[in-house]
Amino acid sequence: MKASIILFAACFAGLAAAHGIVQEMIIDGKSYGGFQPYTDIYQNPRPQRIGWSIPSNGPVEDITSKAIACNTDSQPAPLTAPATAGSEIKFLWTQWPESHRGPTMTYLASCTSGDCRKEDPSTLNWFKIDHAGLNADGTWASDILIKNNNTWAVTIPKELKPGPYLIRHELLALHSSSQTNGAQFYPMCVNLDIKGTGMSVPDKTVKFPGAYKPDNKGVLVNIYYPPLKYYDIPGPPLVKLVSSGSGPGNGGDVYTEPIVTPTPTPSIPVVTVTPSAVQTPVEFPDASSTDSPVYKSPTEAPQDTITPPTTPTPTPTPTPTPAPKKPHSCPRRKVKRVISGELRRIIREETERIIREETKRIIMEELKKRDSA
Ligand SMILES: [Cu+2]
Repeated sequence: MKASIILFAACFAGLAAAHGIVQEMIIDGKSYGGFQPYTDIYQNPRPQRIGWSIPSNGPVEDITSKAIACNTDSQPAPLTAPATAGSEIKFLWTQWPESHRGPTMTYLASCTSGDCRKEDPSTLNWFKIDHAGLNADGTWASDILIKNNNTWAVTIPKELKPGPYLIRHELLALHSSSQTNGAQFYPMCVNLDIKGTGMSVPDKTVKFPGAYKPDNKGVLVNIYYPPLKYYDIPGPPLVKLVSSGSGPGNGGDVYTEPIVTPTPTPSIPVVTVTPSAVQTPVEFPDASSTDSPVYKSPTEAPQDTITPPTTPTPTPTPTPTPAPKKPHSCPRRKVKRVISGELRRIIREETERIIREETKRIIMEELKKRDSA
């Protein structure tokens, strides 16, 4: 028992240590370093970045807080990267743990003040230009990211009206998302100056916080059992760009749930953004389709499927079927049996905190040593 607890602790420590950040971006063929939470703030002079600050490699779990926009207490980046509409932006993450399965989402927001550094990301009008979740073969966007050297590429819509934009790229880890606020979001924002000849603006936008709700099907979800047939990627569908002349102006209407497919005005040319070439096509119904998705969240599923028995036989207690074995080094199932949900959460958070603080301490020491040398 003792040994197994140590094994579990080591397992969690491994997970925590393996969180990731975007360490590099390729924009218009040029490489930019990402904001480094464990070194940038200790350097003098401080490295100048295009990416807004992030406090750590840890996740945002309260999606109703401002932190969901560009990460916790995110500060504006001093630099801006020029980017051509229609070109690709590559986000190179540090090593991403296989256990942190989930989707990726990328958004843009026009900096209407003309200077993204002056914006409050939680007030901007965001629209989704790229997302990927569960593939037909059971792999996740995160698996594809890992396979591609921890890299995700998105394409800036060619027709987009040029100007200053914030791009918000994120991964979402679903390994603990069967508990409320257990989904782990890893958002980051970057200043862009988009060049081009496009004339289009988004038809609908969302706010952060606001775009995600703690009980969204893609946020409060058990990805282990029963096996998911369909995964509802959080947030709005991919943006539809409309000509800025006939559209409702910069920012467009606010996207609202539930998803009602609006009848598009025939006179407005509509451009649907196609997902970037890197990802494999998802063969599940589109989130905006009117057909209800096959998947139902665990809480609502039983009521719909159980038919009352005709003879008054006692209702059998459902025996928990063991989940299919996952090719993972951590004995997750065992963890679940041995340690209750709450305790597990505390251990995880404590381990992550200790590792973060320890890393900071080591770096501080190193820098002090360097200074005095
Ligand atoms: Cu993690």
